[in-house]
Amino acid sequence: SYKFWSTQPVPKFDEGDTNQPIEEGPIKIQTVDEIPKEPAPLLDGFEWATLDLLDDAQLKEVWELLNGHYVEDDEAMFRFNYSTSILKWAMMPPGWKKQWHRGVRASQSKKLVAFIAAIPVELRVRDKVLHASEVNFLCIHKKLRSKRLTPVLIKEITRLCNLEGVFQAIYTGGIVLPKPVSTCRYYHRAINWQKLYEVGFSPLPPKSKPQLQIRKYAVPEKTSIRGLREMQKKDVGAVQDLLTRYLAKYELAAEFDKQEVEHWLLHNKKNALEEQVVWTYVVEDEHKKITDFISFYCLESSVIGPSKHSNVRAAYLFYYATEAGLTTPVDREALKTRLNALVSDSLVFCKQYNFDVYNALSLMDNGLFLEEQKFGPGDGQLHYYLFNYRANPIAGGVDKRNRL
Ligand code: YNC
Ligand code: MG
Repeated sequence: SYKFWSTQPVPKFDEGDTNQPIEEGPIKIQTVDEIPKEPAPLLDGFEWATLDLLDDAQLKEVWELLNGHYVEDDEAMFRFNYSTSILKWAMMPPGWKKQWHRGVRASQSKKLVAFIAAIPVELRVRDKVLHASEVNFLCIHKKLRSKRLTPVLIKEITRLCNLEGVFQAIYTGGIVLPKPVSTCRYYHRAINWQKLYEVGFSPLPPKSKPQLQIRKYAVPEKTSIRGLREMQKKDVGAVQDLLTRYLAKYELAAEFDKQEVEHWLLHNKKNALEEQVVWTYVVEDEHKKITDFISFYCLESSVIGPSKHSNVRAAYLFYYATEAGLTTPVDREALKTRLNALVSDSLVFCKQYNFDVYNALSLMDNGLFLEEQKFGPGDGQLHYYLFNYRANPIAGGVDKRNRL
């Protein structure tokens, strides 16, 4: 019945079910001066807090809440364990705002019991670019669940976005809400099959043997593409240009400027204390032109039940682009060959950096390589939502042209 969501500026499930495309645009128009300057009151005994993630002690508090209470799989076997480095990377991109890192504390103990975050994003939906936010890291302490605190957190982050002149947002989730604009599936490529089997992530298929599975998922020692190397600071301009041209073919995508490309893709070696979060490799041809790049980031999961392993190290395929996809007309076979080579080489690096599994979604051009690179479909779905923006559905699935 969606008691809360039915009051929000999001499309209803039965909306736009005809074959006629709808006119895309905002659902509710407001101006900044209509927005309350103060937060709504919380339940007795709780208070609002802005978290300063530049302060290691407060960063640690957010990490602790998420480490114990954030997203788990359906069977409660694994829980995302974002490192403090990845939290800073994910929540502090260029233009980040401290007031968009919002928490709830118990008034007496000051313990952090709930959190929600937003970051700014220039979001293109087909031909319109929205000055939007991306909302993530919604988390409520397990002891405070089912008390309708979520609507309070969502209304508060909405108010804080609105106060900055931001009236649209994008967010994702495993649960179904009114109304997904697109839906993707997670795919997983075993790297350390033995460990994935031992923690209960990978089953042993009937009639197979562990040795056969291990052989199936063997990864080459060396990469194959000539000119492949780690991305450096001097590549930022070329990578931004290539990525922008590559993303132009999708119906829903972020638009990144050079600073954002540097933040999201370049590992900052100067900060030796930070663990590496993102790995990006470029291909430089004989004329010193950057023709391709591929990236992945690290996100560990804690193993919840008893096991000889405490965590699973997962690499998530992130952005990529290749000139092979930018010819007119697109040569699908050439693109497929090139993407398979890039993903296969990135897998070699994943193995070298000791990842147990490589995850990807059924978006972009991933349908051209998932099967060949031995990614298998998982149980998890990821729904994409737009807040206060009506849009025609964006086809998901791995074999269609138009994906996120
Ligand atoms: C969810 N994930 O349907 P109705 S993803 C949105 N996203 O409302 P209560 C959610 N809404 O159905 P609980 C939601 N999960 O009555 C539940 N809801 O209309 C809705 N898990 O609230 C739900 N993190 O507080 C219902 O539920 C209402 O105590 C019920 O808490 C839920 O970050 C939750 O999975 C998820 O920490 C906080 O279970 C809790 O069960 C938890 O009684 C583990 O809430 C961690 C977890 C979610 C990860 C994520 C994206 C969040 C997007 C939020 C929407 C943003 C909209 C845009 C705002 C900015 C606008 C601008 C500009
Ligand atoms: Mg609650």
